[in-house]
Amino acid sequence: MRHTKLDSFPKNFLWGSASAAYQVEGAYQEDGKGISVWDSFVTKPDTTFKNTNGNIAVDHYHRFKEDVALMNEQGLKAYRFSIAWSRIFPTGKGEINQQGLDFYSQLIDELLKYDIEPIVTIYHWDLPQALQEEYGGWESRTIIEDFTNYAKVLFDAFSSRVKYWVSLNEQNVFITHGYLLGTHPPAVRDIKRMFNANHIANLANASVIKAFKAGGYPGKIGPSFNYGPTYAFDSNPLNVLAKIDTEELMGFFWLDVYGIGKYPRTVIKQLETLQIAPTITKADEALLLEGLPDFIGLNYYQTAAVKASNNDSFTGKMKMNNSGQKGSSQELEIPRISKFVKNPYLEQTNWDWTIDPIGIRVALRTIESRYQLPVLITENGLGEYDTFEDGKIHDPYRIEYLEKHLSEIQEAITDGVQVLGYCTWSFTDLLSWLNGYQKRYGFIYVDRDEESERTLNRYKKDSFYWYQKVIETNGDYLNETGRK
Ligand code: BGP
Repeated sequence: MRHTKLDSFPKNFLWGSASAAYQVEGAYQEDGKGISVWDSFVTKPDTTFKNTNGNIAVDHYHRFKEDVALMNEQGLKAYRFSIAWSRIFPTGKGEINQQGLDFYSQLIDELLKYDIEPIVTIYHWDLPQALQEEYGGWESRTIIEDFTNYAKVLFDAFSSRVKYWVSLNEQNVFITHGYLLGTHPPAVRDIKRMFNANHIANLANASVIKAFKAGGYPGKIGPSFNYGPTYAFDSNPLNVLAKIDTEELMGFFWLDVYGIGKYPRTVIKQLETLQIAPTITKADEALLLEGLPDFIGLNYYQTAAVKASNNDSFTGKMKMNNSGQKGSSQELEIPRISKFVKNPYLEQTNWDWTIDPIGIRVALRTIESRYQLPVLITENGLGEYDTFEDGKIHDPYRIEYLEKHLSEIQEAITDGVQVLGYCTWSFTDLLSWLNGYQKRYGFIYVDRDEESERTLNRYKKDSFYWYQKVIETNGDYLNETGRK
């Protein structure tokens, strides 16, 4: 619908920005930290772009005060960061590493000093390596208890200061990359094992949310999900059906479990026919219903378009563009279900990610109509090359991207969606898991690249000042500039 007048952003809207421990901290072996599956995965050649790793990353561990001061200068109201499990429990369980807790305690205090709301992600993919070795990480139900204990330690230590918790970050991404595509640790390629690990992750997620509620901790908790709606390529009914199948398999298969505590029946039925369904007990079903979240965390980057697939088997491998060479990716085809195609109405980035601001409104509306839950946008942003010239970084493309997405969010708020806040990805430039350091997302340029850490100095990009104005005016600045 087209509104004649837009609602303002809510008072207390969380204007934020986000990061994840492995991508910013560095100090991967300091102060008692244990090794994570990512620390170990990146030591194998050719797993990441130019063999980059997060050993030093952008050195946030040592420079967090400088980074938080910059957040304050920008006027951020919220900062989403993740806690590295292996800093708190170097081997995933057992004795607490106090120095690990101290680091995050100082970070939280530093944020609160400037009235910046901490949004804490409990798990952003960096599983302690010891748990992977001991029982196969997410493939064993033992992880449910270990993950819950770890989360409870965080709730006990920080819940008087932290009001927003993200349980799992992008379960769909770490599970499909880790167990189907083999491109994230533990680099397995086995669809049955993937569905099993995914079910266990669902139970762990529900168990942590249940523990949060049972413990009577103040605040709100929910998972963050990488949700890009799928469109039918056109009105051919076969393509419309392909869209429904794809959204159920790649979106609602996770979102329904979070939002209503149940898997979509149609997907489970097909997995059973193929004999790749996970084992779901009655107790599992009960736990999923007990672990419903307070909000859905939305990580939104792009949408997809599909046609029906006429192939009976895989015709080739999907190829991701991790090099930044435009056009080098190859679209996925799911046999007998759907074939991903380029959307002729939309542009793509240099990493072949489709740019679709209206897609975020579609995502928000879908979540609202299916689950009636508030949404915290926990990631949205543009990864691009930036050019550093005489201490200046002009990034009008990033401003345009964020401006258009925020305008659509305002439309969705006017539609009636409850949006708690918006975190851009990311605050500083950081390590992109598979794409090295050249794919930059930040408001703050960090002087480093794949070859060298250089100075690691921080520089404000043009987008830093733009977002500063947006926050200062609680979004009104968008209406002056964004709706030409
Ligand atoms: C999300 C992750 C983030 C971040 C972002 C950008 O999937 O939660 O950690 O990396 O995507 O992705 P990329 O780094 O691949 O460009």
